[in-house]
Amino acid sequence: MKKIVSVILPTYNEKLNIKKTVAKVFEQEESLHGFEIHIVIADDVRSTDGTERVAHSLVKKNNRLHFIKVDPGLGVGLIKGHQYALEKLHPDILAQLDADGQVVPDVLVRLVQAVEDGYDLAIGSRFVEGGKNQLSLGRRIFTYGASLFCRVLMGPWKVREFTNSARAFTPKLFQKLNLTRLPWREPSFIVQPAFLHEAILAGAKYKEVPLIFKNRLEGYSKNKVFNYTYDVITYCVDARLNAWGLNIPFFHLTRRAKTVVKFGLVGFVGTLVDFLFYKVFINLGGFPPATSKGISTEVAIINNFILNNYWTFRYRKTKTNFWTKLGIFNLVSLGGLVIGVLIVKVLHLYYGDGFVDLGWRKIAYNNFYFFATIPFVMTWNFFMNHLITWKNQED
Ligand SMILES: Nc1nc2c(ncn2[C@@H]2O[C@H](COP(=O)(O)OP(=O)(O)O)[C@@H](O)[C@H]2O)c(=O)[nH]1
Ligand SMILES: [Mg+2]
Repeated sequence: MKKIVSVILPTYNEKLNIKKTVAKVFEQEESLHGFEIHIVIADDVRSTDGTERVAHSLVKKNNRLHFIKVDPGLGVGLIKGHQYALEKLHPDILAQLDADGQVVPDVLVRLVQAVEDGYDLAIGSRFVEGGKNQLSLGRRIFTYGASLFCRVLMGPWKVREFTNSARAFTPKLFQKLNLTRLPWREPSFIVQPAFLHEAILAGAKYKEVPLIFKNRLEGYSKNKVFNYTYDVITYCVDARLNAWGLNIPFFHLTRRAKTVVKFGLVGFVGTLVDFLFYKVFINLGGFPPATSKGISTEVAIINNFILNNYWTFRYRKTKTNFWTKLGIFNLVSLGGLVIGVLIVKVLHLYYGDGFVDLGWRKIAYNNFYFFATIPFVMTWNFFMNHLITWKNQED
């Protein structure tokens, strides 16, 4: 008797891709000796393009193709798909791939082989030898950055790629996962790194295999990169705190205070932008420091405004237009600037120009004055923008 590998293909408006992907996945059977492939299409209830119709016509012709309708979210599609497979198909290996034709499907052969070799989890990876990432530059930077962030903060460092779905694992591992903790119902793609993290916590022996990831030919990406970034950052911080024994439910808390956290992240990025341009104007532009600071602050203000407008407060219904909001934002930021200057002035008058001697280096007091302003300026900026710039004005 042949062994069974079940392959979950999550779909959300993939009418133009599903037929080809299904055919290509079944083709892999030629290289999977002793295995029979079953496919489960897990289609999002929000698919409105007729994915379901195409899938049904394919299911009729092939009794190894299965179809389920699932609640919104990639995580729901994957987890519900595996649960369906376990219950109905009794597979020896569980696998999952994208349904949009971006993943070159021969990765399935390498994934299954790794599990056959005794690994509990095989991870498709663009960053191991033989792997390729052929996305646009912006997306490549995101993929690399997100995985680097996961490696550094959450670990393990040995894993190169955390953010794609091409994986295979044993039913035993799946049953060991803590699904109450795994945020698989979140709308973002956080299930990708979180699943890997949970698998490792469950003691999985894992291996990365090369994956080639192409650009999309048909349809559109459902990956909301900003929201994904937010979830990756907060999830990894949570994982790090937990690894240190600090059981703070950071990921859940930050979901409640999402607007504040996003505003804080924008502020953080803005500070980096401010500093970067400050140095660029001085070193490359030849401007004096004060002039550079003036320009770099305005660049940071515009940067923060755009990120806040299209991300932090995106959901707010306002009646003011873009330019009015930009004007108000500048005025509010000016208020923050005055507060910052006053705090530095008062601290300077009180403590003067000393140093903290760490033995190996001296840190000037003025560094501490700068950092002391951040919580106050941020609080001012947040509340003024929350109450004025992006005030909800629904009637
Ligand atoms: N069921 C379900 N599938 C999804 C959802 N979001 C994405 N997918 C599927 O997951 C795969 C990867 O999504 P895609 O939008 O291509 O993300 P990208 O490759 O990161 O740009 C595709 O097959 C999508 O159709 C979702 O919310 N629900
Ligand atoms: Mg895709």
